[in-house]
Amino acid sequence: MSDLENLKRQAAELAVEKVRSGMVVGLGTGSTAVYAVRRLGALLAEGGLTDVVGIPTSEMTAREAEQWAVPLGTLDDYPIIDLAIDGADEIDPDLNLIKGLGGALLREKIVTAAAQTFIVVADERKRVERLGTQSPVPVEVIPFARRPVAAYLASLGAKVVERQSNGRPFVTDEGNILLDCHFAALPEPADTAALIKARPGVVEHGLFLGMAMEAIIAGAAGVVTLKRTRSLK
Ligand code: A5P
Repeated sequence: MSDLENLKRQAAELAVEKVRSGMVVGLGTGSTAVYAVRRLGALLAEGGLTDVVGIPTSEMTAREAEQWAVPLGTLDDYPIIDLAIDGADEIDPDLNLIKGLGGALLREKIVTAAAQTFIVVADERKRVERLGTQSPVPVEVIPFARRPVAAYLASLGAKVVERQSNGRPFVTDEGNILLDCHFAALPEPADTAALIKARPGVVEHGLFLGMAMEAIIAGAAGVVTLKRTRSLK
């Protein structure tokens, strides 16, 4: 396993230490969150945990969880999640995030919003001083609204790029497209988030503001745990 994969694994596995038997756990999507799913599966298999139910944030994660025999449920059955564990593309000092480069931001945000606690796990490359410095803001859009919404997002100052997969528009688990919005700067992420969300045709965006309670970030020099001290909510 490469050093980077090891860092992702360390962060994800530390978050899984907070899972207790009987919990409903939000299972994130991406190359970091996958290690949490695998660790949960291993703990369930060896009896270190029992009666855990996972709520997957994507079809991909659901398949991974099935492979590791993590029992799955739905939000219909479990509308309140005890703990969600997920990765991120950017994490600022107040634990505001950009998520969605893995394409699952809508279900991720729904699961996170239903969670009593959300822990974000990442390697140190994801830490930024200001959101928007190394990642675009993905915006999930109903296909019917593609062009007017793209023009609207451009009017907010973004360079808008429709996400592609194998030469065709990327389609999310909910049947929508993603417009990746590259902003030169995001001085007021909450204002930008509100403006994006206000436009009909936009389903959700990848700005997760005031949602993460804790970040577990693994780096070459060790693991740091950050707790949110200030809320934008
Ligand atoms: C999935 O849609 C994303 O929000 C991921 O959580 C995010 O892209 C982090 O993924 P990695 O852990 O693969 O970097």
